[in-house]
Amino acid sequence: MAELEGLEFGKSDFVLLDEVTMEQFMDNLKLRFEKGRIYTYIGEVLVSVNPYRQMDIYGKENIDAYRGRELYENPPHLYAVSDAAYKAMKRRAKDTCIVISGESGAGKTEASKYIMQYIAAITNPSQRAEVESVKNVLLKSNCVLEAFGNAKTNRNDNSSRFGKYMDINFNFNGDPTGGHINNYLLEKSRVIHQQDGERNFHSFYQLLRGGSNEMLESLHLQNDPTVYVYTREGAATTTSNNDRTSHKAVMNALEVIGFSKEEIDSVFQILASILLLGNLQFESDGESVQIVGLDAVNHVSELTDTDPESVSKTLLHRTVATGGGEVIDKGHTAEEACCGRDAFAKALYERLFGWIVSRINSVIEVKDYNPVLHGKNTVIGVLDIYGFEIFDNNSFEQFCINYCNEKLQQLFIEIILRQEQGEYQREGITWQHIDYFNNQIIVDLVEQPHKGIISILDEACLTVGKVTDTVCLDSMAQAGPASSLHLPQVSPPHFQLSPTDKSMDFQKHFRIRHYAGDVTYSVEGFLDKNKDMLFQDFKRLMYNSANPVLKEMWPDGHLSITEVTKRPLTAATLFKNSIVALVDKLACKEPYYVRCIKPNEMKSPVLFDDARCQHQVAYLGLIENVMVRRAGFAYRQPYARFLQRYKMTCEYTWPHHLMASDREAVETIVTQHGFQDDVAYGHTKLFVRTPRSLYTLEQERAALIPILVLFLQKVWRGAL
Ligand code: AD9
Ligand code: MG
Repeated sequence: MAELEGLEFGKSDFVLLDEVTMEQFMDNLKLRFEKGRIYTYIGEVLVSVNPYRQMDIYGKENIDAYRGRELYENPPHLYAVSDAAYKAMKRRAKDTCIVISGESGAGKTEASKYIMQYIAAITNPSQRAEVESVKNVLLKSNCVLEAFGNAKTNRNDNSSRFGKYMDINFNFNGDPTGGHINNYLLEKSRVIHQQDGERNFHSFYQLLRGGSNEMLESLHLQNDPTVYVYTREGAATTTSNNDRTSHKAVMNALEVIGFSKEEIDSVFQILASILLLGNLQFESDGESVQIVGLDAVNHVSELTDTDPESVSKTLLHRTVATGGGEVIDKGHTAEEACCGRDAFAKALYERLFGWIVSRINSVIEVKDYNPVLHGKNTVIGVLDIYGFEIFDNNSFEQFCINYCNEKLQQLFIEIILRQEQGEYQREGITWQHIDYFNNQIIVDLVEQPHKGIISILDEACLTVGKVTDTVCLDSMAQAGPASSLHLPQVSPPHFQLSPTDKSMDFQKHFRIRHYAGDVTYSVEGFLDKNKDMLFQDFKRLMYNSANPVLKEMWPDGHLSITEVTKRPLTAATLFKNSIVALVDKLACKEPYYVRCIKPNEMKSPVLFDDARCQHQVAYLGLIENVMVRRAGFAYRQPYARFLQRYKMTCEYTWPHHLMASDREAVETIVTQHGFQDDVAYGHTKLFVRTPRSLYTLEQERAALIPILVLFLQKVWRGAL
C-alpha cells in the first residue's frame, strides 16, 4: 500500500509551492528526485523525472493501492493518472487520452507501457477469455513495435523512431474490447545509414544475433552484423539491449498476436533481403552498369519470391514514359543504381513496418460491437511520440519530429487554458488570464500555406529541372518564412539562415527557434527525403511477387508507369496531414498529461543536472502551468471529497456532519479555520485561492492522523 508522503519529500503538487518561481520549482523537483519521488503533480498534470533505475513502485501492491482511488489519496503516480483517465471514461462515458511528452530519453515509452500494464491489471476481474486475449495482444504488440520501430541513438538506447498513438476501446463494463494503433513517420533513413555511435533498428541485430543457425542459413545470412553494410556501423556500439533474448521475445509475441507461420517467415525474409540488398555494389565499364555480387541477387529473388532477371533488371533500369506516351527503358548510372537500391531498401522496411501495424490492428479491431446491445464504446488513447530532438546534425527527420512537438505543445497550451476557463465558467467563477509563450508563430512558420517551410519545400520538389537543397533554402529566405515571419519585435528571429556557429556552412543550414530550443538544420537531403522517390519498377516487382504477404504490402505496384500520378503528396505534407488529424483526435478527448523530464545526459540514476532540467521545465511551460493553475484558484475539489479528507479537523464534521449539504459542512470547516476570504464556492466544488490555506489544513490533518490511528487501535483492541 502506498503510504502518504511526509513533508521531507517536498511538495507533492507544485501548486502548493509558497511562491511560483523557477528556483522553488527546481528545488522541489530536485529534492523529490533525490528522495526517490519521481512523480509530482501540477494539479492533474503529472511531472515525471526519469529515474534511470528500476523502481519498486509498479508492483501489484501499488496497482491495488491506486485502483479506483482519487488523485490526492495517494502519492503522485502514473497509476493515479491512468486511473483518473479510466474512471472518467467508465463513470462518465467520456473518451479520454493520455498525452506523454518530453524529449528523447525522458521516459515516455516506459510510461506508456506502465499505463497499459495498469489498465490491463485493473480490468476484466472475471477473467473472460476474449478480453484477456485482447489485453494480451495489446501488451505483446509493444515488444514487436519496439523491435521494428526503435533503435539505439546517442540519446537513448531504446529510442522510438516512429510515433505511436494507441486507442484502447472499452465496453460498458469498462473492459477492453479492442484497440487501434496509428503510427507516424518511421525514420526509415536509418535503414541505410546511422550517425556515429547509433544503430540500425533493433530488428536487424536481433535477427542476426538471435536467429538460429538454421533460420539464418535459410535466409542466406551470417550471424554477424559487421558483414552487412547497413548494420556494420552500429554493430560495434555497446548498448544495454540484449538482442538474443529480445529475438526470442519477438518471435513469441508474433505468435501470440496471431501472425501465421508464413507471415512470420515473410517478415524475416524481408529483413534478410534488405541486408543483402545493402551489400550489392554496382560498377560501370563506361558503357553499361553491372551488379557486383550476383549471388546476392539470386538470394534476394528467392527470399522475395520474384525471378532473378526481374530483380537485376529493376536494380539497373527504370521505365520512363515519354511525352508522346511511349514507354522506354532507361539504364541507371552506377550512382543512380545505388540510390535506387537504398530507396528500395528503405521502402521495403517502411512497408513492412506499416504492414505489421495493420496486421496487429486487424487482430485487435473491435468486431461485432453493437452499441444498442453493448452500450457506448468508449476509448482511452495513449500517445507516445518521439520527443523533441537536437542532434549535432539535424536533418529532415528532426525537422518533422520537432514540428510535431510544436503542434503538441500548442495543444497543451490550448487545452490547459481551455480546461481552466471551462471549469471556472461551469462553476460560475470569474477567470483571470495568464500570458503564455504561444508557439503558434513557429507552427505557422512550418505549416502556413504558400509561405511556410513545408510549402516551399513542396514547391521545390514539384519544380521540373534541377532544384538543389541550397536553391530551396534561398527561396525560403526570399519568399518564405524569413521575410514573412521575422517580426521586428522578436529578437532574435524564429527563422534564420546563418547559424550562430560560424564553423558551419551557412549556405546549407537554417535555424529555427523552437519552443524547446534553437535547432540548426542541415538542408542537405531535404528535397530527396521530401520527394521520397521510389521508381515504379520496384513497386511493380514487389506487386508481382508470388508471396501473398509481400504482394499485399505493395498494392500500388499494379499501376503501369503511364498510370502513376505525377504529383503524389510529399513526405512532409503527408506527415503534416497525419499530425493535424492526430491533434484533432486528441482535442476531442478529455486529456491527461504526463510531462517527462530527463535528469541528465549520462543515463545516471543519481545525477540531477540543474541546467538541463531547468531548461526542460522552462520549455515545457511548467512554471506557466502552475501559474495558470493558481491564477485564480490553486486548488479545487468537489465538496464531498474535500469533506472526506478534512472532516477530522473540525468537531462539527467529525465523524459525520448533520448539516443540510456537504457544501454547508465544507463552509463550516473553512470558516472554523479562518480562510473564508480565500475561497470561492462553485456549484459543485470548493476553490481555494492560495495554497497556504490548504497547507495549514494539511498540516493539521497530518498531526491528527497518528492520534487517530492510536485511537482506532485502542478501539480495535477493545481498550476503549
Ligand atoms: V524517445 O523520444 O523514444 O528517444 P523516451 O521514449 O522518452 O525517448 P524511454 O521511455 O525509452 O524514453 O526511456 C529511456 C530509458 O530510460 C529506458 O530505456 C529506461 O532505461 C529508462 N527509464 C525511463 N523511465 C523509467 C522508469 N519509470 N523506470 C526505470 C526508466 N527506468
Ligand atoms: Mg520512446
